Amino acid sequence: MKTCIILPTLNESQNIRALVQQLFLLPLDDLNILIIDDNSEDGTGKIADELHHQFPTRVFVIHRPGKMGLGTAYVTGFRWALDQGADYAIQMDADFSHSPNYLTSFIKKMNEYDVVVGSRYVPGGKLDPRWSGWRYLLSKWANSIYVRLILATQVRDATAGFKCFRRAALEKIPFERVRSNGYVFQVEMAYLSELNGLRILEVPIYFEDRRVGKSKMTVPVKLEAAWRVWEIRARYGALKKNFARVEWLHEPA
Ligand SMILES: Nc1nc2c(ncn2[C@@H]2O[C@H](COP(=O)(O)OP(=O)(O)O)[C@@H](O)[C@H]2O)c(=O)[nH]1
Ligand SMILES: [Mg+2]
Repeated sequence: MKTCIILPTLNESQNIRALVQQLFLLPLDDLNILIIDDNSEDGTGKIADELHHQFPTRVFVIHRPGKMGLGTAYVTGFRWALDQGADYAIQMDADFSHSPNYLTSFIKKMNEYDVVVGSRYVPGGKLDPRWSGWRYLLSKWANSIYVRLILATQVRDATAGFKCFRRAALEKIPFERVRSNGYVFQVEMAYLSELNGLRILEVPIYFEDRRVGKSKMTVPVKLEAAWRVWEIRARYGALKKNFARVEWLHEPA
């Protein structure tokens, strides 16, 4: 089975090499990695090129001229994965918040599901204990209550950026029409997965805060996500909702 992992990067020079090395240690036979770098100032793009030279048939790089957002990076990445003939396309952050160790169990579950979501908000999911009580409550409220009330989605971690899609799932979701960019891109993809009646599994993960580098998600990005959820509802509101099968894994991955 061919697996393509898409890694958007913006100033991840201290993470990207170690992450790619760890991904190659996984027991996945045909693994390809695409790095989409938005002209990082810290030399991430150069390191990505070095990785391509080291693994010319397995690591690929797309350089974009400047910060163009996470959503457009994933749209480009999913298209690339389909063009490469991927059976599975994986999206994850390039900062170790999404541990590569979960990926083998994600892939195992792809026999039964179309989309696997690494989830912080199903039983067994955990957030970094360094998060303050307020930050935790706000995030939990936004993901598990706000989005679910507005969109009537079943997925509990609406903004999760750690997902594996089966090829047929991506072919079904009109992802190239998705215009949302920051966190809300994840919400729209989860919503479209449900609208299309896909079988979705949320796997509990431990989400560790990035060890090095800084978050690129600013307060305006978060506020934008809050109002754009309404926009998604307005855009797709008229569509009939298929009955998606959303479950969660009860034993730890
Ligand atoms: N190419 C690209 N990558 C981005 C952009 N914004 C964030 N990223 C990457 O997306 C991932 C998630 O971003 P991060 O700042 O860690 O978000 P947080 O985990 O919510 O704080 C990381 O790998 C970032 O380097 C962007 O505009 N373009
Ligand atoms: Mg992060």
